[in-house]
Amino acid sequence: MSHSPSENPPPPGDLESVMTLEQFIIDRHERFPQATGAFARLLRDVSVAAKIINHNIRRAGILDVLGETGRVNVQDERQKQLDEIADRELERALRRGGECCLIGSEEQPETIPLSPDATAQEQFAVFFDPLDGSTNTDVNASVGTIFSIYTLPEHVDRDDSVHVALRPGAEQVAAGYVAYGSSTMFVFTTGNGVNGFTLDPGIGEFLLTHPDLQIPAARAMYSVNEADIEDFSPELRSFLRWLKQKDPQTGARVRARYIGSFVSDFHRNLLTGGLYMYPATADYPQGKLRLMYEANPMALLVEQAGGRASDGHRRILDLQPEELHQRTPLFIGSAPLIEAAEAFLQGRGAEVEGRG
Ligand code: P6P
Repeated sequence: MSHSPSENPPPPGDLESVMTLEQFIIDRHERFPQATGAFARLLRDVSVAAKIINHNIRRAGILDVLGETGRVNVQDERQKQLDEIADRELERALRRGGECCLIGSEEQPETIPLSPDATAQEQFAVFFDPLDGSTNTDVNASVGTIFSIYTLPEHVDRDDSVHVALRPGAEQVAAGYVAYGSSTMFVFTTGNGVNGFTLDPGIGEFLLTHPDLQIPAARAMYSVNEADIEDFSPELRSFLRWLKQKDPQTGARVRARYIGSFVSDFHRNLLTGGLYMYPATADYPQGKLRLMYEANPMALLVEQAGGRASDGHRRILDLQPEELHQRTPLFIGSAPLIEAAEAFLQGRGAEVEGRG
């Protein structure tokens, strides 16, 4: 006697109804009807790099790739071996794929022009932080990869491509991150919502597990390095005091979570509600996070998930980049909390205090 599928749902873990990342991109690539699947192939290339990076991270101690390279990168930060591996694998995957004509990496001083396939119908530029939070690798804590994708006008003068590419984050055509945590997740947007995929190492595929993510408007978690509190403005300290008050109705209190990896803090806050802040400090008077390949991609994601991202005064996605590695103060997460932070930082905290 045959049963309809609904009467016999597949057992847990059965992969009958899974959606792979590749199938999802093909199904949803209506965003690029003019492309001949070029964007789908570009995202595939990024996901291949993510799998290779994940493979190295998960076995770093065994492969003896923990620790530093002995070199300092353009950020004047001591480079980890895994920083170099992640940077190399992303560049290799994008070169192999032939869809990308320009890359900009946290680990490279300048942008790198690539030679896309002559038949390429779209000219894509990809900016990335290959391994965010890499100081965590030696202590087995979470890290991530962040990427930002722009299209470029056809036949861009290669000498001018970097200036053509340095555009406000609102012009990104896609953005995403890979979170190498207790599981490995690939989360991205093409401007049509945010979707999360979990890597099944057994079959080497990213499978759709978190469709249509929306950030809760909850004051659940906040992420900031309060060791810098002496550097914070009186307005920011007032905001933090407000943030830590018990909820007058529920008595609930916000929790502090700061992992040392923006991707990991961002991903958790995306699921629970809350905000991440890296304001201007004495060591980082412009803020620490980089606009092109950290703040912008995450700002596109959080807005697509119903949240907000600000430098304290302006929308991150509206900022006009001037150079590849420029930094920005960053307040990103649930919309009501970012609006409250802006009110305090702009001297309008009394408006928020009154609302509790
Ligand atoms: P601090 C990692 O270097 C990073 O850019 C973010 O991922 C992280 O949140 C932050 O810096 C940590 O910086 O100054 O608090 O150690």
